[in-house]
Amino acid sequence: MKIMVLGGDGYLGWPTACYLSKRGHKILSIDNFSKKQIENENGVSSILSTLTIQDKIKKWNENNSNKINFEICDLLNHRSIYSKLKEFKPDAIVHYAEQPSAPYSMKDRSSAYFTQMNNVMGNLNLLFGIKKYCPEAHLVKLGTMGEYGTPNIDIEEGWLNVNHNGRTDKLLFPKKPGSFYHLSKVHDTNNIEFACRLWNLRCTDLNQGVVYGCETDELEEYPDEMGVSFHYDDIFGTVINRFVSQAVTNKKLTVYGKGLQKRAFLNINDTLRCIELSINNPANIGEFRVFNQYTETFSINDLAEIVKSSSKDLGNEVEIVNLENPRLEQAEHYYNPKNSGLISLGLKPILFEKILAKKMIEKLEKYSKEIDRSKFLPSLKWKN
Ligand code: USQ
Repeated sequence: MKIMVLGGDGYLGWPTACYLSKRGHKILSIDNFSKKQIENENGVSSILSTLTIQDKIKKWNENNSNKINFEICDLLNHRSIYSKLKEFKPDAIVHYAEQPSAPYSMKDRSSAYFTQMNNVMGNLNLLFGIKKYCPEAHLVKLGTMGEYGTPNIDIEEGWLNVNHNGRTDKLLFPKKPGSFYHLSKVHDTNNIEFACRLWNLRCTDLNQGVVYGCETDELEEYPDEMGVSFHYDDIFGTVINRFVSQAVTNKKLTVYGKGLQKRAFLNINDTLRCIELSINNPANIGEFRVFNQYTETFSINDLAEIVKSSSKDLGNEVEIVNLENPRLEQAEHYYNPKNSGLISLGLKPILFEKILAKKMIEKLEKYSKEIDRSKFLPSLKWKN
């Protein structure tokens, strides 16, 4: 297939391009480096994957017969994305090209504005471009489990059958997101569902949980400088990646609040497999299909305990510290999201357990001197 990967320089975009290229697909990867700009503005960077995307792709193409193409393109520039869609005529489009940090979106007015403008308007330009140049292309859009928040009812996969005053309908599942970033994904969901109804576009919206991991099978054989990017800071570092980084440096795991909040998680290799399963089993014309893309749920305390005891097995004592929660989240809550869609397509979940935690710890130990401990404490608060 001809597949466009939007956000091809990111934590998930780069490994996705490699994964799909390895399986024989023709890949056009695009990015506008907006994440790099936020990194520079906030003085944070990835410790792995330090080469430029151009150099990573050059090295990849030297070693693989199926080449990846890369072009700079900003979804906010509709002419730019239109021309790519017109020339490449993709069969599938994997859309990661959004500002991905919840804490960044809560920093101040301009960060919230940038997050929603960039994500919602970029996605809207994309929808108009698909309608105009490749209406049969399958849009595989990355949404997030955080769109649902933590409601006191079971979380279905995107839709809810409602019986109200004796009448029934199938409606989008009600959303209760917890940041301006998560809200931007809710707005995307509404726009895409409308575009599917209006123009008969086809989309799979993947409501993804928190991703963790520092390597993928395709990139393992390459040096870390061209591997998966890895953030441990409070802006782009996700919680498991941060805990492992903390375990190999200052030995204090920063649990926010009481640590009883529960979230959905998946390994980065499972993200790639879910993308592939979605592409190989496309949504029908006019269908807005939603999968909850995660494999396990944990409380933050559960995660901290796994990292702590894995470190202990490796001869390292680490401490769990409870910080005042910088976010607005329910401290204790019911959490029962469904995830049968991707499992029924054949996903075999990778589980986060000690063996995997230890592998991450061993890899990151090599970088302990390069990890800046001052980036561990939460600098951005929800109620500024
Ligand atoms: N947390 C801590 N300690 C830390 C960092 C986080 O206890 O040092 C807690 C947070 O309070 C939160 C949970 O861990 O309850 C998850 O936080 P996170 O920073 O790992 O993830 P989040 O901000 O929700 O966002 C990340 C990605 C985002 C993606 C989302 C999936 O940055 O792009 O959409 O995970 S989800 O959370 O399912 O919406």
